[in-house]
Amino acid sequence: MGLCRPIARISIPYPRFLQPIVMPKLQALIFDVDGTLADTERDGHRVAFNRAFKEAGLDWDWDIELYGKLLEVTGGKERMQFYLDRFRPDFQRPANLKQVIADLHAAKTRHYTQLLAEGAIPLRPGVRRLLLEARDQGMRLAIATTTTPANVTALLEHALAPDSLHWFEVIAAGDIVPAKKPAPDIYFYALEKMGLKPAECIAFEDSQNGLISARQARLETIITINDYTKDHDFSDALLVLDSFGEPGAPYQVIRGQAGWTTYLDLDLVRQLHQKATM
Ligand code: XBP
Ligand code: MG
Repeated sequence: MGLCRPIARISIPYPRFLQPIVMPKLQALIFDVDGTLADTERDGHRVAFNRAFKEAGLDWDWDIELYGKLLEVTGGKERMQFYLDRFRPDFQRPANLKQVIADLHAAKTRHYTQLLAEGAIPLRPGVRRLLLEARDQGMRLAIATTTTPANVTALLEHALAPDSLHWFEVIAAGDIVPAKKPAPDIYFYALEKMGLKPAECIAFEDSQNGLISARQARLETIITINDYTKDHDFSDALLVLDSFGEPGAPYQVIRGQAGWTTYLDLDLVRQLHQKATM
């Protein structure tokens, strides 16, 4: 017969300050497409819209400056509707306007993907390098964009590599969610598909709408500006750059801390993520 009764296990909670801090590890990079991977708007989407309008016999013509104003609204169909509402009160709207816009948009997608197939739009500096480095190091990759899926496929296949669609485990694009950026839905969708928490990812964007979308999904975000977005408010971003930069072509840091670095690599992305999630 045992003399000792088993001692009941009492679990005494550690004081909070002694509990181990588990820092979220960076698991995935989530990229916007238009303006971030490539400068697609001015010489790509805009040109394709104008070709579709001309083909349909419309007098709509979006010059570079007007297109900058139209970019306030994301999504090509939504943008056409915004153009009519804001700039063309004179336009006699047909009863089937929704269908007319959908048809114009399908024609625009045809013209846009054709432009990409001709090699009209290259990737922005540093994009290929960063993606290759991420792949080499087993970092998970995803896309979160408002553009049509066919446009993403065409850009990746023609500007990155024929098989590069498969580099990304999720392509969250276009009408896959009802509310486009600045709503966070497209990022929620990508996170859910990957089974990751926002703190385990970093988003890459080029516009205020994109930043609002990513931040509403609680993602830390790195911005690369372009001509259309250089005056946007990026005060909520982790880092704002004029491009990802290349070893021989340094970037300009517009806002945030990048130390002595001259281009964005995975080491710097990890450091920024760690600092932000501490
Ligand atoms: C991109 C867009 C898209 C494209 C056009 O925004 O706003 O609408 O301009 O694409 P983001 P579709 O970079 O924030 O995703 O015509 O296919 O909609
Ligand atoms: Mg963009």
